[in-house]
Amino acid sequence: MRKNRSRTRSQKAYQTARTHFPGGVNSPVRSWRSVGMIDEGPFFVARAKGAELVDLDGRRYVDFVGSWGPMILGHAPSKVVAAIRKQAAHGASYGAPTELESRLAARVKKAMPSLQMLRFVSSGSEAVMHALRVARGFTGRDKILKFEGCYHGATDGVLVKAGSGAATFGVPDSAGVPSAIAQLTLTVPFNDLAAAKAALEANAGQVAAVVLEPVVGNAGVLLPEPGFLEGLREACTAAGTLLIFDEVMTGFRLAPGGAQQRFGIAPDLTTLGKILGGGLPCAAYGGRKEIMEKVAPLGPVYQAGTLSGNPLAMAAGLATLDLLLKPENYARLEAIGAEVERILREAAAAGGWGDKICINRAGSMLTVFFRPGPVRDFGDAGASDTAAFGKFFRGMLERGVYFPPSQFEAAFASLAMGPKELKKVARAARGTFANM
Ligand code: KE4
Repeated sequence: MRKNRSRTRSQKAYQTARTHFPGGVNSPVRSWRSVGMIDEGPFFVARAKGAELVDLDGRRYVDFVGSWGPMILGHAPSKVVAAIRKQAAHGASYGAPTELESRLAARVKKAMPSLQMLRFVSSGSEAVMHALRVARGFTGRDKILKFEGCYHGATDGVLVKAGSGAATFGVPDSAGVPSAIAQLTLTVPFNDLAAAKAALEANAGQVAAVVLEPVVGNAGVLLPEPGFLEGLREACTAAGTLLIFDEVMTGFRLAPGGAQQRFGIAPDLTTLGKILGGGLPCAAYGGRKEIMEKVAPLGPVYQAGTLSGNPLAMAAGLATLDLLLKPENYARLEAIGAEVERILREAAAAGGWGDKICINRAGSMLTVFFRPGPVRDFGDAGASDTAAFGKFFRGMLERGVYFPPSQFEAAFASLAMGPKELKKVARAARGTFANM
């Protein structure tokens, strides 16, 4: 194990940040509160390149957070940096159309043909918020159905039994959301097709959309069981309810065409983000043309955004997708994901944890649940030993591997992870499980 270098510079930065921001962070999961580091606080990042993140105290980490998904190529790929630099010299944002938007839209549509028409926005939360409004405007219905543990961003209608940070801090139903709004959001367990169908029947003619993460990342990784997604597709069609795939995390991650390509399902609307902008603020929602033509200025559903489609994010997204969307990259992402899973299973078994964990993985996104499997839904995930997960997180961190600081998040492998990085992960995992 490395000498225990001081973390004074990060801790000093944390004290300062706490005078500015709630919890010293600009997004709750970055606070590392849920992994027992409330006093010590999180590291503050100095720089990153490829698979490596370096903190203010010079400690280096193999990065399995990757900005929570966007950095699938690794950090600062030279062609993406060059594209951002080039565009920056011509202006960051005009609030007027550019051809860059159409070029990126064409890449998205080629990868995901179900998006016949789309709209760029600046965050995944925005994308989901607007997609739900369009679904309500198109169907004339008010209710939505989501799944427990799925996280669709921090907007009122979906902060109901939500995952990710909401689950991490035990506030799946956030304060400040009026009950009148929360009541319009129905929830059932993920993978429970019968419960979803029953909810649609019990609210016949009232449900505008079913929205889900087709592979959940925000409860930790949950995989759709055979027939679940297909069953939802059929049930939504029969009920006149729109099926919305929230692919903010899975889009361009699980396949060039995301989960909808991997599972062969065409949703009515899709939301995208994260990888789409290559680390810059860029997201999108889109789908069937007849639905999207409801959006202003064409139709009556209003949606707008100052920085929507801004040229800097478009340039970063184009460069990212141009590098990423090659079949060989997805074979490599699958191989890297499988190798990381093998490494973790082997280390856990050697450390006496083999039958105390369950690893769920889809391609290059995975979660180590600290409970025996199977983990099929949020109820299963929620029964994990989060104290043990905290020990795992800290043990890996001390050995130079940065996993997501919550049991209810996905870890992401990147194409920048090679034999050197995987050797470091194997050494860290063996040391961690042996000392838990
Ligand atoms: P943003 O508003 O954070 O860009 O996207 C919200 C969102 C929507 N849908 C899905 C499936 C998502 O995973 C997210 C955001 N994911 C979290 C990580 N689990 C973002 C990290 C954070 O909250 O800081």
